[in-house]
Amino acid sequence: MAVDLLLGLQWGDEGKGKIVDVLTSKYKIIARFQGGPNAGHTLVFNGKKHVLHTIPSGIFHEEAINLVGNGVVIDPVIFKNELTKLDEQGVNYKKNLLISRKAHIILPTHRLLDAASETSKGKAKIGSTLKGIGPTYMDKTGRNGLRVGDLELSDWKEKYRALADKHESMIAFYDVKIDYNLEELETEFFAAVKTLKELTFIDSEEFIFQAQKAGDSILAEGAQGSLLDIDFGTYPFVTSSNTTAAGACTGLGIAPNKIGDVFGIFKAYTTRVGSGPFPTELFDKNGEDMARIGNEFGATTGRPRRCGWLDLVALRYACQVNGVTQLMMMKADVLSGFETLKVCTSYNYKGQEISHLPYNIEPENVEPIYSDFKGWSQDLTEMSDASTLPKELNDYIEFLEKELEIPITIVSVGPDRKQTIFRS
Ligand code: 2SA
Ligand code: MG
Repeated sequence: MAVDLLLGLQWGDEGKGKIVDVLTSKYKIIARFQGGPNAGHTLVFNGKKHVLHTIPSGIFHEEAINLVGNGVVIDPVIFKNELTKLDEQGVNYKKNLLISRKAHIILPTHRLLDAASETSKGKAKIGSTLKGIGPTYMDKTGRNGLRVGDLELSDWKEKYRALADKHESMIAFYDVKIDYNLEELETEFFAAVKTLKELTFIDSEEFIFQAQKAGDSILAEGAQGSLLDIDFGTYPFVTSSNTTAAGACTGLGIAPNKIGDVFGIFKAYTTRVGSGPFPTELFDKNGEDMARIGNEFGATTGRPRRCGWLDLVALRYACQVNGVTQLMMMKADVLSGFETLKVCTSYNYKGQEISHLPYNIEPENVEPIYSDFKGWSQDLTEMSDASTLPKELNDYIEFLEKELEIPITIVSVGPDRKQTIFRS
């Protein structure tokens, strides 16, 4: 059976967690394939908000198996905190949470290296989440990393020590002031590794292969967004993994010809947290309203998110790179009350109108060209049927469908599981 993918098409925070949760009842297995605790997937149901970082968003459904794939990087300390929160909710994860032996471990010193690297860059910093993501993937590709499977070996602490010692000398090399007490960090880390080892480690690519063979339905859950992809994003202001569809192949061991539907999640407007270019960013009241009404703060770091109009040039690019088959539009409710909505349909790129994403989208090169749409004033948050949506919103949706040539099958009108409108 083919594996379906669910991916963010913008700069993250599109609402992937909510949609995975909504769709989970249709799938037997939910699998994360990249990223790590830099992600913040927010789920709201029964009046409660839950934020997941490393654990797949299917964990609240008893019957679903949740797999942390080989492409993910795991911080045992953050993972343990996530488990504690699940314990408090009475979620029994012992049987249905599986971890790939090939997933890499984030060491305390990876976090310190992240901080040192960011500090040393000054104003040019990436605006990372400081979770050690970049340094951990660097050790993975540099062939130095510590993997989950290593924790089952008797000499893993020696491997840990050698790597942590090397990191300490690298921190010194950065020549910036980073305060830390490694002994304390390590006590916390080793305790968390002990907790992690109580979970089930598996050869996940074999597990996925056998599940496919048995006809089990699988949903691969992406983290961050396509424009943060290490290859296709706004480099260097990106994360350190492939957030696009190909990342699901390498991050889980899915053969490319075994991909089924690709669900592309996007906000009805655009947000970005961290540094880097953002052509449709707003610095006016409209942007402030989006941030306030949309409660646009990072789910992991609490940082305010930058807001702007929908960028169709970037969205088209993300649909192409991912092979999106169905679109899901989030946070439509946030746009209620805006008199006029703008959608960027092309760029003025060094004096020439273009409709593809160029190599450089820094503000000095790119100026968005907009189409205007009449807004709507109705509150959408109580709506549950597509037939009740305002005409102006339907016009907006139909315009996007026509431009992107992909159906929008879900419109989300609030954070709750229930605030989801199906259009097909
Ligand atoms: P990193 O930490 O090395 O992956 O950071 C590199 C860039 O990737 C961005 N990034 C994100 N952007 C949006 N959402 C993310 N997750 C959290 C959330 C973010 C938060 O769900 O809100 O709480 O701040 C996420 N993770 C990484 C990051 O901002 C850098 O631009
Ligand atoms: Mg998020």
